Amino acid sequence: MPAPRVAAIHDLSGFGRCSLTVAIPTLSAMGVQCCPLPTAYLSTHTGGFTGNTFLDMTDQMASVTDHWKNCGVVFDAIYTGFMGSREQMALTADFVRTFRRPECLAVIDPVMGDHGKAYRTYTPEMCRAMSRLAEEADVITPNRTEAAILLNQEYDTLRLDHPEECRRWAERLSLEGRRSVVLTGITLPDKPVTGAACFDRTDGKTHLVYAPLAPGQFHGTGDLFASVLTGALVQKHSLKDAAQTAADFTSLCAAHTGKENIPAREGLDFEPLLLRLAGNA
Ligand code: PXL
Repeated sequence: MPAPRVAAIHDLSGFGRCSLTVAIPTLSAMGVQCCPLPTAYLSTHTGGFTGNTFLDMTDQMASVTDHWKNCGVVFDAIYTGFMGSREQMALTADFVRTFRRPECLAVIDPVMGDHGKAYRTYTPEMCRAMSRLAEEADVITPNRTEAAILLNQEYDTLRLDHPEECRRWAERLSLEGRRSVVLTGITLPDKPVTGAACFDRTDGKTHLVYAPLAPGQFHGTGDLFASVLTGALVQKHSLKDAAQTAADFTSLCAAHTGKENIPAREGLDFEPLLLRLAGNA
């Protein structure tokens, strides 16, 4: 069997482990070919660093789309994340429409913010454009902050510490069952766990998955989770099993990173653990 192929549309941030520097090694370790379409090159990501460089690559996006189309390339999934502008989101939506086939899964991580706040480069117009891009998705992977933005709901009203609430929010995010939802960052009131509520549009059910909650919050955690999820989905795992694999591996990496005393902005120290993913192929 040839490796499944994923087009990954994210920025490339040289230092700070997120977006493509997480997606490429993670998908490779899972036996999946990752074809990057970088939206921008940054010296570092924008969380916890200031003064980062930013080389906008928006003007490449349509030409890359056309070239890949002309070469007859087909994808098993399109996986998108952090965007630098509204224009990039529109071009990404064009990309999805160009390469969509029944066998190709559009996994859209609606990256917009964390801990109740939009990232500093995200304007309200960009957040609205991300909502529109997410309408193209077969699967979305919002965290609590992004779910609140997508639902136009106050962050504090979106409580994710009770199973029934989590189910309700995941279902509300599904656009009446048209897309699957993996809502991350769910917890339980009486146990140190974190996980995801997975509304699966194929059976209309919502499954909850949990893994041990490791102390500390590291940059790029959502990117690692969504990359593992995408890799497992193109290996034909069910949504629930893919989310469990992603939750387990992210939890393992967070526990290891916490022990190594690595600054949060450097991201998860996932490389020493990466080969453990190979068994999931
Ligand atoms: O992890 C999300 C992310 C990706 N890429 C860039 C970012 C962020 C979050 O801050 O700044 C450039």
